Amino acid sequence: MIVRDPTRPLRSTNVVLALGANLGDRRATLEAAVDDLRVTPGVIVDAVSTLIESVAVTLDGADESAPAYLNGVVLARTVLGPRELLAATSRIEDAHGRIRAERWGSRTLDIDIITFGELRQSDPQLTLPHPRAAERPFVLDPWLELDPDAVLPGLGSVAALRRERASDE
Ligand code: PH2
Ligand code: MG
Ligand code: MG
Repeated sequence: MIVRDPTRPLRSTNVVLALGANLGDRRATLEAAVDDLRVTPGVIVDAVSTLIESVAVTLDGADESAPAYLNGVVLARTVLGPRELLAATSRIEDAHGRIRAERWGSRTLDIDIITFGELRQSDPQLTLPHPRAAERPFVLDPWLELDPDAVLPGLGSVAALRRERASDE
């Protein structure tokens, strides 16, 4: 039998989560979701960004007529695997009334895994890093607030990505 030395911490992975909401009491939902993450076994929340307002991006582009989003980023550590973390974030979304209707449709809560350590995978259930993170100021800006030296695995400096993005805005 293998007995884990209880004095040795389990290896944990640094993760970046992006939260968004554009229906209901957005701030209350996002704050409750962060509380839910804090009490998720195997997850330690290290930092929570300011929540920022952003125009809804839909499949047809920015939509000023759709309810605006409140977005934020959470830095955390986890001993869960990527799929287990995805299951945990999906449960939190469900607990806050998330209905999976149209793609990029309005929602009470969205929690996306942006990075999972250095992991790069194209699993259709969970592509890592998040395939659209680099194009989304509402992800990059709160992330940079918490970590100015942030790096998107495979794509490089988040600050540099943000500058590229700014030049075509
Ligand atoms: N999330 C989406 C689609 N569009 N737009 C904004 N502003 N913020 C989001 O978090 C967002 C979005 C799908 O996850
Ligand atoms: Mg999303
Ligand atoms: Mg999502």
